[in-house]
Amino acid sequence: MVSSLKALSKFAAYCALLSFVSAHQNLHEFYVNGVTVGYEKCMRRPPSNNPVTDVQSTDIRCNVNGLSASGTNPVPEVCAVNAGDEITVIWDTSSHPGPIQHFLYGPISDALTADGSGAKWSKIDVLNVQDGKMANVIMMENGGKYTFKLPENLTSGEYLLRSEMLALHGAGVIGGGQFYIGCMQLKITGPGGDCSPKFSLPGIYDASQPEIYIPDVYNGFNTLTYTAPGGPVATCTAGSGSGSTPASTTVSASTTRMTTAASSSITPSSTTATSAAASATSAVVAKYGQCGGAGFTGSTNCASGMSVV
Ligand SMILES: [Cu+2]
Repeated sequence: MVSSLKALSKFAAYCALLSFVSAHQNLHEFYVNGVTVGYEKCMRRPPSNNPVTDVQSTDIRCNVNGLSASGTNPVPEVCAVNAGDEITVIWDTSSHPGPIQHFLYGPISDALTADGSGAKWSKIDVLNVQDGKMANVIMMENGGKYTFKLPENLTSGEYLLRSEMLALHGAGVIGGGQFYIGCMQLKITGPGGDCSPKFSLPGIYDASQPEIYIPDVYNGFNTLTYTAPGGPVATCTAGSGSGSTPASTTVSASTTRMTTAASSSITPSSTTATSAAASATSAVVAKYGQCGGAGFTGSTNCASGMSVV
């Protein structure tokens, strides 16, 4: 009871700051196994740091103008990572109370053009409360950083990695929950596998569900027992990735990106001979390869540890 009240008073204190602190937030950078990919690299960038509040809008996928990499601030880069890698996202620090969670969309053939449609999303990570602090507070104390791991059991291919911070300070009214969203564009090399359940966005959120609409948010809401919307974290199992397999994706089909000279290829464990594309193994881009690519006019000076494909 005491800790609950304490949390509530903290919650109120944070909210009181909102009147004079600009606390909107954006995702700006991510690290892979402790190495940055570079500022605002390999991610879709919205036109502002405003939240998405309509959970039935396609903006809920990858923020405003986020249905491809060529939105408001085009970023034609895909970063190569491995299944099981440690990802650290860096958000603007925010006093908005709420959780952070991560979702994977894929595998898909092209992370630059994928619009996030269809039931290919899985929740892979969530942090609600730890040691009596909501996720945003933990991140404030850590410079906006938050670290989690990609699933070990993933089929090779391209993916969108969606980072979501839900701010609850306005959740006392329907439509007042604020979704801050950033989508990263990844090419994941993995041993095979698939995550379940999968769902569509929009599709899993309802504006009136108790994790988003909290009538007592300033009058009894217990942050310590809060859980983010979207259900539990997916289970990702090895082997047969039903449905899409990398056999149907051909990275080389794109002329807008650079591939390295890596000659290794992937044999999807779940591919059957019935797929006409099964022989078209995806070119694997060396993890520590080059940055940039045709059509990419930005800096090609990427940090070691990452490649842009
Ligand atoms: Cu804000």
